Amino acid sequence: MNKFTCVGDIGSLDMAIREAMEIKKDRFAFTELGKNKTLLMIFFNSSLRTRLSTQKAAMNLGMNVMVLDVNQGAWKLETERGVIMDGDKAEHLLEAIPVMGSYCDIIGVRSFAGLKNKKEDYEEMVIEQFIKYSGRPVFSMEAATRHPLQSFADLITIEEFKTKPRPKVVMTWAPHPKALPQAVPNSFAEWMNATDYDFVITHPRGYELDPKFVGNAVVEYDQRKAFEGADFIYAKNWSAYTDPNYGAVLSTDRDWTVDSDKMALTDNAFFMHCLPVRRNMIVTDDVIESERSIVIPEAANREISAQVVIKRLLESL
Ligand code: AN0
Ligand code: CP
Repeated sequence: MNKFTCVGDIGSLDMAIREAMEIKKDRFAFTELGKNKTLLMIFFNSSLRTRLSTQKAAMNLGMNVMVLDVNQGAWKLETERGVIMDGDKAEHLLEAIPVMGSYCDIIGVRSFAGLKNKKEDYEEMVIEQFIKYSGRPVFSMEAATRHPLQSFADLITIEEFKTKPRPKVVMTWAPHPKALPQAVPNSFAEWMNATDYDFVITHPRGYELDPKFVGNAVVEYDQRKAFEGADFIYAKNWSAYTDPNYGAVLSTDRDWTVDSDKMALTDNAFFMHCLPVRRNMIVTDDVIESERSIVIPEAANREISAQVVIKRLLESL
């Protein structure tokens, strides 16, 4: 594996899950693999989990780690080619990328969607330029349209907690005051569609996702109906994808908040969210604090998904 941006890069999910479980049993079995190798993590956006779990995973593999917050202390980067650079951006990505590549062996990139230009976001301009010009294996730490380290950790978590071979997994939109990317729901859908689970998506009208990611999932506009018999509730907010509302917040209707009445419609489902989560917007205090909430083990599995990915990238060097 020499890049990791989507589910297709990981190959067999069964093998990936098996490798994850082995790593979980002994995180330090491969400390020689990363010796004298350097991971550079580049953040264009904030992070708590991705930053810590990915760094920890690399350290488990014996690597050295460098972290760059592009918007704090680095030169402001121009990302578009052909721009006359007479504004506030001192450096172009096209020089910065190969320079960064020269100091490391593997690069992780976080670069969210701008939510202004759908075409630009869905072309994944930033991470694709890293792949093209860095000369290094590159992995996504959430790019414009996908968050595969999160989805992989979500899959590992469902595998650990499921009590039937083919669980019903429901991804529900929930309200949030600010416009968020579609990366997490796109990516979760992409990974769920690669399993044989019963996968349902529920959201208000107007929040339809790119059909490429929805795939064969059932879309149910009635949230309560969608929750019936669910084994896992995966909550997430996203902004509108469809034109002319791309990137807009169409509703902050707290009728869509996940609460205990709705959870009572499920088959005693587990509650999942990638975090960070806004309480009493996305989910009520009692649901996220309940014993069926698995948001903490889900976040803990980010270390494991990152370690499988970085291990495979190291093996490709
Ligand atoms: C981001 C998002 O929705 O993509 C990161 C989630 C992992 N969330 C926020 O910006 C709140
Ligand atoms: N879930 C997730 O990626 O969290 P951070 O944004 O804190 O990294």
